[in-house]
Amino acid sequence: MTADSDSLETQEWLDAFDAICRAQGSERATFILDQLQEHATQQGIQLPKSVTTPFCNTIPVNRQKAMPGDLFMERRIRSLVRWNALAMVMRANQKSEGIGGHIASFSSAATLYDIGFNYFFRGNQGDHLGDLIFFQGHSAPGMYARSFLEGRLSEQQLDNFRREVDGEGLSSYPHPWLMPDYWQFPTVSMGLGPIQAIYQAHVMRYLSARGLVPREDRKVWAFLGDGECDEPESLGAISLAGREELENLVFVINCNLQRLDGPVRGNGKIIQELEGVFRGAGWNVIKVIWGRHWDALLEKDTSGLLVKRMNEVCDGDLQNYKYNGGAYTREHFFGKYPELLDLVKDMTDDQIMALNRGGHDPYKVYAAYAEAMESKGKPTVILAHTVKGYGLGGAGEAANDTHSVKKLDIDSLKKFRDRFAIPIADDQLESVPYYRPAEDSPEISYMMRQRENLGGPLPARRASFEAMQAPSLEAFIKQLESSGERQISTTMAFVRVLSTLIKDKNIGNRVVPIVPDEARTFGMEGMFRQLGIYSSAGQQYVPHDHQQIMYYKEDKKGVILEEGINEAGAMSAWLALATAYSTSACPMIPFYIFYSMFGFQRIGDLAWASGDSQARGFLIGATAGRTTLNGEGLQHQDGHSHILANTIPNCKSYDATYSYELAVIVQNGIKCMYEDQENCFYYLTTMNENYVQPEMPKGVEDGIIKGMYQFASAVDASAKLKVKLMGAGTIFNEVLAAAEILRQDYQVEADIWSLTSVNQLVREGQAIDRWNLLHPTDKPKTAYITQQLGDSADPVIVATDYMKAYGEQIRPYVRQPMHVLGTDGYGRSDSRTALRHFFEVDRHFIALSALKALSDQGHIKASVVEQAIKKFAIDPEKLNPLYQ
Ligand SMILES: Cc1ncc(C[n+]2csc(CCOP(=O)(O)OP(=O)(O)O)c2C)c(N)n1
Ligand SMILES: [Mg+2]
Repeated sequence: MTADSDSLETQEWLDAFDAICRAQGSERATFILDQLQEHATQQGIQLPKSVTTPFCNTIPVNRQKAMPGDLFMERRIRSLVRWNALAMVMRANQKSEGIGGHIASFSSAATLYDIGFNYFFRGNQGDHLGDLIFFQGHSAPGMYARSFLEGRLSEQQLDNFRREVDGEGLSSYPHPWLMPDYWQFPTVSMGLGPIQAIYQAHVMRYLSARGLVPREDRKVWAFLGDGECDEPESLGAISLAGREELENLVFVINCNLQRLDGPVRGNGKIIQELEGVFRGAGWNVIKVIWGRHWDALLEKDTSGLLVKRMNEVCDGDLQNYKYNGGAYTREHFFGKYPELLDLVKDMTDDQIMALNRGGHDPYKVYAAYAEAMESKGKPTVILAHTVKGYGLGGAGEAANDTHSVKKLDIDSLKKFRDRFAIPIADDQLESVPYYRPAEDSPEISYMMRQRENLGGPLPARRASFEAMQAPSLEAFIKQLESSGERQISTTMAFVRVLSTLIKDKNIGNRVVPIVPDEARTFGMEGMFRQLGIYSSAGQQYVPHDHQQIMYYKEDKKGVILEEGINEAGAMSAWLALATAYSTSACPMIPFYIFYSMFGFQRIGDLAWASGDSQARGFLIGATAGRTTLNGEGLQHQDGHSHILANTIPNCKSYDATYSYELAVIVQNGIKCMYEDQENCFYYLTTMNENYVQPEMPKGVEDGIIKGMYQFASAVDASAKLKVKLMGAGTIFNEVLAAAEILRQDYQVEADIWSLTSVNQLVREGQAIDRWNLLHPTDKPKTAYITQQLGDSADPVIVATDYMKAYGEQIRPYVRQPMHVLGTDGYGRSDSRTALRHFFEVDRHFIALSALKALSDQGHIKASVVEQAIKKFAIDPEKLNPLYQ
């Protein structure tokens, strides 16, 4: 800032401005400023650009909505919550050292939650569907403690915090998978809560625009840490929220200025930084920096020096003041300017220490939430200034290592008890007993009444939903037939399956295609016009291609979610729809179609959170396969997504070859998830290689679902030389070609299986193994794979477009000699033929593997194999693709 060269003139301007504010209000004042700004720009004057305001509360005292409840009662309740949260973590660690838990995060956030519980968070009793609340993962002990006071959780359950294996334990963090009636959203992986919340709010609007779920006044609340804001996922989607005017979204960022290791921005100001970022993204920003005890000081400070000092200090200083206390703060904060020292000369050090931060002041927090409720056309972020480890005193308040504090020594515990007036005697303190006043005590009655008025206790998750009827397989008759002469890819076949589903009168309107700017790649552009692309703004321009049949149609009631080049966003939209059965009592069937390489590998942690969330829906890894997506090269060719998909326990994955396989899998998937209400979701790969799609053979449906079925049998079953060939996806066509070579050139006959899901087969095999292990005297059961392959010793060759590790998984269930072909190594751009030779999964390598296996068995001579290598033009010294 430049120096003030004429302070009298400056004062005149300020007085004039104040007069406008007083006489005509803030709207007129803003107008005048806008006019001045425009005028200055026209004069060519460069104006300083700022998206931040001074380090002060956004809501001035005179605009602060008054909190209607009983401040003192609420403080008592909050103290009880604080105590029980602390007791739970301490007792868990007394019983079992190292079991963990956190105290400091919730300590800093207790008021932020309390105000929400007492006045704002709506439960889902009655007609109201309830607000969606993302609780910060490390604050879970605080939520359990409140539920304990409400009588929802017992002492025993609290004692089983982090002991989930036996009995009714409480999960370490919010996990709907583990506590399906309680936690709604997994949040503890930093960044996933905020991005999920944004897309929940977005999808809430989408569902209401389509007339599926009434919009009402539901809100999505997301509580997150200031350190967490460093995650790209936390801030990466905030512009969507601004652009889409998600007024149903409230972020509460607990700015305790610390993360795990130390300060978030020791040398800067995280609140100011976040203010700029969010305001720039079109959010309504409410800073709650200073508590009400500062108000009197600020009013007294007519020189503006106090605000200047507030602006000057960095977060490291602010943390240091709280750590060192009142005397230190007097000397180092106020002491910089004699006028400020003078301002606090009548205050004791304790009073200075008690100058509270905004996030610990119920009045300030209430006013901020109340204003957020009224925000129109903008999401709101509340930046609440707090103290990490609040109330822990010397045991960790504002200390760099407070995040990991799990217990207080007896002295600190006494101080904590006294500070929060918990009626527990000294001689009982050692065991840190829980404390819960009687059912009819004023405290419990008050907190119960507040929740009753707001629709019941929270957190709570709706676990059940009304089943939907899946279409029968006959509905997909076109996809079960042969494509005749026409060659089509499975990606195209999938689009047809999707079109059939969308026409279904029962569930068609629940189907939502989601794409991250790749619909044309998958041949889905026909759907733009047919279904429309959801846009809350409709289409305010004439699309240049409007005269074409398949023009780019944006629509307020559009069905397709086109989320732009944003896999994390599209996945979050999918997750919001995939959990709509729970969050909005409206089961949806989302299909997220993406480049398979940019699927699990890119958004793996969101997929993991989806499993935890009990998502229902389909993920489609399109243009999949290491050698099938020719030309695109190393970064595009996926040879491992099925291995990644298999890491998620409730994700079923399939690598289909044919249109009818896809139809059977999708039909069965809908039946499993929505009719039988199985808790799972699906990952399917589809490819862009065109070939003729055959008609479905009779009776293969069950095998398709289980993971393998016999597609063809040896023409001459009594042939001397026989092998069993298995293949998946497009490589199955290579298997068929290899069988031809073997029969014609080597008189080797083959039984052939289509391997629709190695992962599903192996899960079944492992379950059988386990059963046999635990039931040694019972008749052993046999895995489905083993049954299919029978007793003959004919060697088995497995070939897929995925890493060998994928196919190798079935080895324990194969009694025959077995050889696996797969695509290990980095991809590269070339033709499919060249790639399949390079990765050694083409027909020649399959045939060669079969011959070698027969030679190993002594059925043919090694020289025949050697000749085959020559005949197939394979260089025996060819480099291993794994290392190239
Ligand atoms: C993706 C991810 N990385 C790291 C962690 C480990 N972790 C847990 S809490 C935490 C610090 C959180 O700081 P902040 O967001 O400021 O929350 P606070 O506890 O201060 O409220 C870290 C690094 C995690 N949970 N998730
Ligand atoms: Mg923090």
